[in-house]
Amino acid sequence: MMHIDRIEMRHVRMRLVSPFRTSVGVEQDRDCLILRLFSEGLQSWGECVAGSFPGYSYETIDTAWHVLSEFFFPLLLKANSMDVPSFRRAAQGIRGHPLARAALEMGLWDLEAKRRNASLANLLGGEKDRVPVGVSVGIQPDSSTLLQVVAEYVEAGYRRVKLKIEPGCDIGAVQAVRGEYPALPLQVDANTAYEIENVEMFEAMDAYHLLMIEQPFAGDDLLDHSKLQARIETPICLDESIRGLRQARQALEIDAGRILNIKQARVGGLQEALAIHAYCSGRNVPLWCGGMLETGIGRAANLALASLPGFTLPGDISASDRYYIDDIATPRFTLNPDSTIDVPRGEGLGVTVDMDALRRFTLRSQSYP
Ligand code: OSB
Ligand code: MG
Repeated sequence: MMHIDRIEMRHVRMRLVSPFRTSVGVEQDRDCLILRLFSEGLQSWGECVAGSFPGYSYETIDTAWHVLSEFFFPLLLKANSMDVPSFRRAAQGIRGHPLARAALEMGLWDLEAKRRNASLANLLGGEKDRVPVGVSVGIQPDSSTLLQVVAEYVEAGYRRVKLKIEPGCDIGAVQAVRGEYPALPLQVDANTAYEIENVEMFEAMDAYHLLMIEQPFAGDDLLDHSKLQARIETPICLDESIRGLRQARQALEIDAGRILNIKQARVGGLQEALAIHAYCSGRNVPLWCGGMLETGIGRAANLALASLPGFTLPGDISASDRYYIDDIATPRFTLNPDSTIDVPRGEGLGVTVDMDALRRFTLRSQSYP
């Protein structure tokens, strides 16, 4: 347990190497919040993946800034000592805002690991020293552009490709990529863009040997996912639907999906991610670690989480150069020839924040107190 002396929060904006388009919208500049905790001579970091637009989640940079500064930070700053369990207990009374709370929890995990001179992966119970990864490909203007983009990623060494889809840009995209790569591990992600009325399109997709179909329907629509799963062979993977262990358990009980994408942010923090991991590992439910275009800070946390034994499928954790020309943390993550990325071994998150780069990307900064 440690006393939190001060917290620094920054709104950071970083230009992506290429615009990222999903069924929800397009991102060229990626905004996030970076937290720095100061505690008894140590410093730790957290990343909040809420963006500038409430597309993936209702949370935005500004809602996260508000609930963190007004409600979550005071819990930490007024306590004599803090750690992850005491933060979770204290924050129980605050409803929702998982992305904001997860960022603060990340900072506490980094701090705890540094206090114990351990890596975050070690502290979480990670076993792998490198994790299999793939790449998430945004919606492209046409099939030939898509094939060109996929070819570049395959040449770079990615051995699992995820295509973003939306109505009107789905089966054609899959057909094009499958035609060129008959054996490539391939999956799609709809980010909730469909309705149960679209079941025939998914039945047609069944013929293309996809690893999975991610989140076809609304996040709160487990029932229709289970109706669809009964009609197709391809496993459904849930992302937006899984907000914690309860949704994971209920989704699996009604066969609304057979694979889970775990994002520590979406489930409100690494501790809840561990709980889902424990539940699914005992039931042989395949897991993989999702991504939110994180900077090197959030990516380090994802790699630590993905090093747990239950994360058996390749994660959306690509190399740093797939996202940013300049990152705020070093070392940059690079893809190994076997389509894996090394899990950081240094203390805590295992990355060093480049303060000059961080300042260059900062739009707004505030210290508490
Ligand atoms: O649905 O998995 C998603 C990025 C932003 C929001 C939602 C999603 C994504 C991705 C990108 O697919 C994954 C990555 O970080 O590479
Ligand atoms: Mg997704």
